[in-house]
Formats: sequence, C-alpha cells, structure tokens
Amino acid sequence: MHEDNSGSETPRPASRWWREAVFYQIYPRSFADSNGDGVGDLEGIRAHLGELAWLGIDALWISPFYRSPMADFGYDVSDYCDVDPIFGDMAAFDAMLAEAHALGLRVIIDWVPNHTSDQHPWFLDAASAKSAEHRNWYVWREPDEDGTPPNNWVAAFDLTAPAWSVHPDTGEWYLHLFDPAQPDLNWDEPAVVEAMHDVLRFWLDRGVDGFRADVLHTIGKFPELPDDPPAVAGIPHCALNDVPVTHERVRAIRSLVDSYPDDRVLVGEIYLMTTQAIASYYGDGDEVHMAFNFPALYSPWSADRWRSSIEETEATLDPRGAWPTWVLSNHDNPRHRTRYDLAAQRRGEDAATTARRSEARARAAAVLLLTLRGTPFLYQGEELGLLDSEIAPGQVVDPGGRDGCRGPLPWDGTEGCGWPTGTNGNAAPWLPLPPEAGFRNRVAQQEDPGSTLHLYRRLLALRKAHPELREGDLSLLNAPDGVLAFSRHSDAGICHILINMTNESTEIDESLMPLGATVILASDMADPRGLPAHLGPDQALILSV
Ligand code: TEU
Repeated sequence: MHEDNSGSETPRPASRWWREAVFYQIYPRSFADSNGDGVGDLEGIRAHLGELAWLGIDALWISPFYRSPMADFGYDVSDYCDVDPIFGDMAAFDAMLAEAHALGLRVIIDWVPNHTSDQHPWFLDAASAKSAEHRNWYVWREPDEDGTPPNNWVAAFDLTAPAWSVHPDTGEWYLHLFDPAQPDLNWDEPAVVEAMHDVLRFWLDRGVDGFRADVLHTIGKFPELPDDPPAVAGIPHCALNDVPVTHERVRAIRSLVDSYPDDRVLVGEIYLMTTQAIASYYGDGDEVHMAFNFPALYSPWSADRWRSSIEETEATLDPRGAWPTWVLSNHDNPRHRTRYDLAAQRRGEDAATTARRSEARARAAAVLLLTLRGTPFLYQGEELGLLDSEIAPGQVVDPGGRDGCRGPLPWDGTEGCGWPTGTNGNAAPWLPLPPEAGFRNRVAQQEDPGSTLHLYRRLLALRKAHPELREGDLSLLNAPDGVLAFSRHSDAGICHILINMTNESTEIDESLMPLGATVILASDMADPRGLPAHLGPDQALILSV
C-alpha cells in the first residue's frame, strides 16, 4: 500500500497531460531485441527510448510483459506482478521506467482484468476441486444431460466455438470469452476485486503513470448469463457484453487510480461496436479517462465516412465532457497502410495504382490522426510507414491470426535489421520482418528528411507549437467531393486541415485556403511556395490561417 496520499488536504487541480499527449503503443515482443533470442524485451525498449523522445512522443503504452505461457502472447497472464523471463526481470522494468521518466516520457501499462491464464495459480487451484479455495474466482456451470454449453456465447478467436470448455478435473464448464487458455475471472467474487485492485496498487506504487485496461467492459456479466439474441449469431460475446454493474466496478477502479498523486490515467479498451456504447464508459467523468474509439479505426479511406465518424464522435462525447481518442493501427488489426491497400484492391484498384498510392495514403492518414480533436495513439512502426509482415500459413502463431501487424520493427539496414538473422545457429525473429525493411527502417528514414519518420516528427512538433491543434475546437468545413476538411481553432490560432482521399488532383477554393494563409505542413513534405491551387492525390495540408 502506498502512503503518500493519506490525509489529502486541498484537491490538486487535475492536470490534463493525457489530453495533450501523443501516446505510442509498444508491443514488446516486436519492438527491439537486446539479447538476440528473436523476441523483443524490456532492455530493448530502454535502449531505444531516446529515439522515441527524439520523435516527440509524450507517453508510452506497453502491451503485456508479465509472466505468461503466451497462448495469447502475454494477454494470458500467469503472474500479474512479475516480468516474464523472455522480456527480462523486474530490475529491467524499473530501469526502463526510470529512464523513460528521465526523458520526460510517461508510461502506462496493460492490465488484463477479464481473464487470467489457465496456468495462473488461482485457476490451477480453482480447477482442482469444486471445494477449492479459488473455485468461485472463475465462472463454472454444471453440465446439462444433453452435453450442450451453458449458453450460446461465442469465443473471440474461433467464432465456431463456444465461450465454454469442460475442465476434466471436475467435469464442469468454465467460461472463456477468448481462448480456452484464458478463463474469465468472476468479478462477482469480492476476493477477485480485491486481488485485481492489489495488482493496480503494485504497479502504481512502482511508479507507472496509468493503465490501458484490456476489454474492461467485460468484467460485469448478467448473473443468469443469458443467451445472446439469434440476430447477432457469429459475433463474439466480448463485442456484445454491456452490463450496468460494470460501471460500478469501473468507478471503483477509477477512484483507486485517482487516489494516487501525479494524475495517473485509466484508458479503457471498450471493444464495443458503436461510439455511443463506448461513450457510456466515461461515466460522469468518474469512469475511464479515455476509451479507444474503434468505429473510427474501422473507417475506410473515404472523406464521407470519416466526416460522419468525426461528427458522431463530437456529438456523442462532447456533451458529456468526454475526451476523444483516435487510433488507426494496433496489435489486433492490420496496419492502416495495409488495410487501405487491401480495401482499395477489393474495390478494383489495380496493383500499380495501389503501389503508387499506398504510402501517400498512409502519410495523409498520419496528418488526419495527429490533427483531430482528441488524444492520438500511434502503434509502433506506423512512423516508418510499415506494411504488415507477410505470414505464410505455416508461420501463423496467434490464435486470432493477427500476426501480420506484429512483425518486428526494422531498426537498421543490416541483414537482420537489428534482429538475429536465423542463420549460422542464430535465433530467427519470432515473426518475419515487414516488407521493404531493407530501406524502410529507422536508420534509413532518419537520414532521409522526406521520410515518413520525419513527417511524424514534424507533425508532433507542430502539435507542440500550435496549442489549437491540441486543445482547440474542431469544425468540419464544406469541401469538394472526396476531400475531408476541418479547422482547429482557439484563442491561440486557427489551422485548416485539408485531406484529399481520392486519386485525383482537386481544386481548392478560397474558403478553405484563405488569402494570407500559409502551408505549415504537406503530407508529402513538399515545400509549396505560396498557396497551391490544388490538393494532390492523397495529399494532406495543414494551413495556418
Ligand atoms: O482485444 C480485445 C478483442 O476483443 C480483440 O482481440 C478482438 O476480438 C480481435 O482483435 C478481433 O480480431 C484485447 C487485446 O487487445 C488482444 O490482443 C487480446 O487477444 C484480447 O483482448 C484478449 O486479452
């Protein structure tokens, strides 16, 4: 237990650092490998923090590095308060955290409250006998005579499989919204709540700046565990679970986090399919500080679709004083560059056009992500414009088949790009490197002032220089078909952001480019003299007006 918060006198004015910050998600297995075993580690993160500070990042979210049998690559935790040896040890974590703080980087870590590993001592005990001490820490049901599962819920990774498995030791079903190796905790059991709160305290005491809470909306379930309606057949239950009692539990977590000094933050992964449903987990400012806005992540490269996504986000969050987030890529979905390419090809775009548009689209998307009103979350490697790794059928290791976006980050132009090569008795990286790694790597892009890496760095610097880009209001502007245009404005200034989401050069009129405005950034890093009359294909501009 920490002591520094007892007898709090005057309430501190809440800092809003997390509203102004740009977060960068690190997926530790694929970030940087310090010991040549083919899997990234905490020392690898520590060694590269300087590069993230150089880029202008404010905060890190680090995906799980806890002890785990790795059935879900760390989202199956067998000890919440220790580091898996593949990632290092507690001293390596402390060193990484201290160095991040010394560089001015905040660090939030993943907390996985819905389920443990089936190898967690709690579950090993629970499964051993109906009378076991931890039995009620998980969700058990007696089998029916007909052998069908207790309800029709579908698990996340195999949509043909129930969210239930029979455990051989007692013959009863246990619930798992994800892999069978990830049994759901029973949050109706007060000892579970206490134990999981203790996990939060353990890491808060160690100095982390907050948490990204994994599928936080699933820690409450209707006690009768009713069937999902037939109309949503095939949708995993984790995307449907939305139960009032969860809000009470989230409020308790928030108040624990708020009881610590220095403005720790709670970011919820609320994996629900509408902004409306996600917004309810902000509560009255007493649940999560922020939640990922997944409908926007799934928006295609279309000005109309983005316009409605922005309208809906503003209309839903703003009235409740809830602060938006924006994310294009993470460790669960194809990278946005790959996603836009695949979608365009499905619509009939020919391969040569895709090759030409691919990077331009991803760069214009970066301008969008970093100028919307809300906190942006970058995913490691998007600053290099990475594509997904190509994964042959025999190389798939993730139970959800999400391997492509998890390819190792290429650091330099050497044979292994900073990773062991898999030759001469060396280990191979746990997943193949992304395409183009020979030139699309950190060192090569750092040396090229026109690179995607330098575009991200300039965007982050612009956010620091222009308060209106961080805290200003957002107004959508009328624009030609296929162009998304909005302004960000405050007492500090006005910016117009113009994004051409088509393959055609488009004429821009004076309402969007007023006389006297100046282009402060172009997504292709062109340096237009004076005001251009056109937006190039897939080009984005930021103007100071
Ligand atoms: O993801 C939640 C989640 O619902 C997704 O896994 C989703 O089902 C999947 O991406 C669809 O393709 C979180 C973590 O981000 C993910 O990595 C974990 O596997 C999952 O929870 C279980 O902990």
